[in-house]
Amino acid sequence: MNGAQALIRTLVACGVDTCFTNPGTSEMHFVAALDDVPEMRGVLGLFEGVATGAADGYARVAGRPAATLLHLGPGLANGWANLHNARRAHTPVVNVVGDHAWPHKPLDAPLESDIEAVAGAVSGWVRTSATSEAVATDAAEAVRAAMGPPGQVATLVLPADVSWSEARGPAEPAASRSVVAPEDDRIADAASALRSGEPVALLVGGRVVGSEEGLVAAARVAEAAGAKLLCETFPARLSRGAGLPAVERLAYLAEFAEMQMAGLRHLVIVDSREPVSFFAYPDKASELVPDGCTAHALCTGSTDPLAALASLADALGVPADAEVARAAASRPAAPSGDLTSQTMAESLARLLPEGAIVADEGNTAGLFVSGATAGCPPHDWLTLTGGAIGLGMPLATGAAVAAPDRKVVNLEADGSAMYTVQALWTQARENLDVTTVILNNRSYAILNLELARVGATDPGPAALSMLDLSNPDMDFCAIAQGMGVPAERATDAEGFTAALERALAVPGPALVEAMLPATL
Ligand SMILES: Cc1ncc(C[n+]2csc(CCOP(=O)(O)OP(=O)(O)O)c2C)c(N)n1
Ligand SMILES: [Mg+2]
Repeated sequence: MNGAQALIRTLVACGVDTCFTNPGTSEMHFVAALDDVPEMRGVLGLFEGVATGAADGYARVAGRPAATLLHLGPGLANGWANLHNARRAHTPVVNVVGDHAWPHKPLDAPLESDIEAVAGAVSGWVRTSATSEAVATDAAEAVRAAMGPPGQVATLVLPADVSWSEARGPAEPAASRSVVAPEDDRIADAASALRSGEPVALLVGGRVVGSEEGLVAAARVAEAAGAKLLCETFPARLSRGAGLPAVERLAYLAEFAEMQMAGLRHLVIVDSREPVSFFAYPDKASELVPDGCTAHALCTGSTDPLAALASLADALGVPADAEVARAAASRPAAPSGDLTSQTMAESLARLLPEGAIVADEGNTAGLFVSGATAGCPPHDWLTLTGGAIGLGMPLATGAAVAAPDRKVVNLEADGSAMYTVQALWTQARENLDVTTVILNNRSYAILNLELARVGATDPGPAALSMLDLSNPDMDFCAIAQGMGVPAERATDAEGFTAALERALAVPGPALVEAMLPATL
C-alpha cells in the first residue's frame, strides 16, 4: 500500500468519504488511489473555489467534513476565498494540498511556493506530511482537528513522494477532542443579566440556529426572561420555517442593526460574537453593541452551546419542556405583473419545497426572500459567512452531494455567480438536485449603494462602469446550457413562477434566470 492509499483509507475510516478535487501532477497517486478505495467518492470541480466551497456546503449539511484535493500553492490560493468563508462558518474541512516530492522542493521548480504560509491564514491546523509512514496518522489527526469543536479548516500538505512511497497502512481514527463543560461563572453572569429586569436580548448563532433543538432551547430562555431573540447576520446554517421558533437576523446594514439593538442594556451571546459593522464608514461606529449595553458571552467555541443553554435554563428555573412560540404556516399569494425583487421572492415562497436547503447568495435582489419564506414548510438556510462572494453555487453543489434526498435552491446574484459559475458543470455531471435562481440585475448593485455610504458622492462614468455588468449583457441560460444544465429566462412574475415550478420539478440541476431591475 502506498501513502496515498493509506491516506484515503484512513479518511474513510474517519468518516470522510467525499473528496472535492481539482488535481495536478503532484496529486496523481491520490487520484489513482480513488480506484483502489471505492468508498471514497471523488467529485471534480473545474476551479478550486468550487471544490473548497462545495466542501463547506457539504459539511454544513452533513455535519462531518469532506476532503478537498488541491494542486500546490496556486491551487490552494484559487480555493482560498471559499476556505475563508468556511473558516468564518466554523465548518470542518480536511483540506488536502499536494506538493512537490521532498527532494524536488529545494530546486525551486516553477510551482514551488510557501504552501504553509498560504494555508495558515485560513486553517486552524496545518501539517506537511514528512514521510509515507506518517501520512495515515497525519490524516487521522487532520480529521480530528477539523472537527474541533468548533469546526475549522485543517490543511494537510501531501508531498508527491509521500503519496507514492510504501506506507504502513491506514491509521485508526484519532479520539475526538473533548468538549469543554459549560462554565459556571458565565452561566451565572448571563442568568443575572436575563433576570435584571433591564432590556435584554439573546444573540444566537453558530451551532444554536442550525437545528430545531437549538432554536427551541434559545427561544425557551428568551421567552422566559422576556428577552428579544436575535440571530447573527450570516449564520452558517439557519433552520427556519413553519413550526420552528423564529429568530430575527441582525441586518447587514449597520443602521438597521443598531435599530434592532437600540435601548438594550444586556446582550447575551451564544455561539456568536459581538456584532460589528461589515465595513468602517466615515463618522460611523464600527462596534454595534449600543453604548450602555453589556455583552455577556455564554460560552466559548469549545463548549457545546446547547449544553450551555440547558445550564442557563436550569439557572433561570425554566422547565426543560416549556412550550415556545413557533412560526405559523403561510405562503404569499401568487404575484403578477412585473418581475421585481419582491414578486420574485413571493413566487419562490409559494413554491419552496419542504425540507429544501437554500444556498443564499442573492445579495440585494434577494432582500425580500427571507421575509416572504418565513412561513414556508421547514427548510435550512446557508449564508455567505465570510463575505467573500462566489460561494453560493459551490455551496449548493456540496449541500446537494450531502443531501441527495433534499431539494437545494441556490439564490444567486449575477455578479457573484460569475466567480464560480463552473459549479454548474459539476452539478450536471453529478446530476445534483439543485435549482439555481439567477438574480440578473446586470449590476454590482450593492456597490452602488456602498459608494454613497462611504461618502464617495458624485461618481463619474468611469466609476459607475466598474459597477455595471451590462455591455455586454450576460446570458445565463446560454452559460448554463453550455455546461449541461437546462435553463429558462423569466421576465415577468407569472413567467417566473411557471419557470421555477418547471425547474423544481426536474430531479436534477436546472436554472431560472430572473431578469430584474438594476435597483431594488
Ligand atoms: C471575493 C470578493 N471579491 C469582491 C467582493 C466585493 N463585492 C461585494 S458585493 C460585490 C458585487 C455583488 O454583485 P452581485 O452578486 O450581482 O449582487 P448585487 O449587488 O447586484 O445584489 C462585490 C464585487 C467581495 N465581497 N468578495
Ligand atoms: Mg447583481
